Amino acid sequence: MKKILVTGACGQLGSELSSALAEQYGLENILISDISQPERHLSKFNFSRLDVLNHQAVDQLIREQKIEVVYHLAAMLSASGESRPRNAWTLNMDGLINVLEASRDNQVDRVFWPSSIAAFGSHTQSTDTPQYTIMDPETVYGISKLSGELWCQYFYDRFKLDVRSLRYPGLISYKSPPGGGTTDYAVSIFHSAVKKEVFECFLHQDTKLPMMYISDAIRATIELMAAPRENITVHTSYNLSAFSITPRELTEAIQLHYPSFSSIYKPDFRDLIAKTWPHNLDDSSARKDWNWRHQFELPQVVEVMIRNLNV
Ligand code: AKB
Repeated sequence: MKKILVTGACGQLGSELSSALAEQYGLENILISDISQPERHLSKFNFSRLDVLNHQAVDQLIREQKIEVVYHLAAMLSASGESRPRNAWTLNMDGLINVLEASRDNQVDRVFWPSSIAAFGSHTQSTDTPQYTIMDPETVYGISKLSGELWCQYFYDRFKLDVRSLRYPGLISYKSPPGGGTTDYAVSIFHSAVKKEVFECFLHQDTKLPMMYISDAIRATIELMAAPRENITVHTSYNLSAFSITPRELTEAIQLHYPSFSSIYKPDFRDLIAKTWPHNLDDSSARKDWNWRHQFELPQVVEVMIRNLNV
């Protein structure tokens, strides 16, 4: 069994991915790390506090723990990144390069790194966004994702490091609180709904974004990482798609469960960010190369979110 390191394990994706990896590969084979202490639900894991900006610490952890697979998730998201652009750039870029170098130098087998729909921009074709197209991101987060994709490809081409990546859409989940993303309205809205509050949405009611339920995102990640090396043809990052929604459509879907629920719309800078991102993506490369299929459509996501937040 391979020894797996997850960085940024306390975040929305990290906490659920760590649990899924533990189920699949055994708890004893997973080492989780983060800059902050893990919450109680992650206390069963072996944990090592790690600042991914400390090159030596990253290298030492990978070497001493004999890590063979790394899921490098530590990053700052789009909305938070805009309030601290320089910090976001440093964390997202230097953190990635530290992990890539330490993985190369310690013969790590495989690295996963998340990219995002944020790597696209306002000149990108916004419907059925192709795998290869114009990319002109306008947030520092998006710039770091596009640059990170190219670094991943560079390490693959130059050093034969097996780095794999997905361009995640907005992820909807109930286990962790929203973490500074533009798509996070689609998580917060459920918290308001179950508390019987009116939801104040920071996006315009008709701003359409691609979304995905967390279980699909986790399965995609694990399936991509398990695919035979020769099947992987995209060494920047794969487009990944499930369904697309506007805040108004999501409100209406929730109203099927809570008829008196309502949202009011106060678009702010996050709406401007969202408007530069695709409405939906062509993920045929992922479907062809490693057989990607999403399972959760909007009605199931609404059902599962409400059921779990209501306990
Ligand atoms: C964000 O909104 O910043 C993230 C993303 C789309 O990468 N959820």
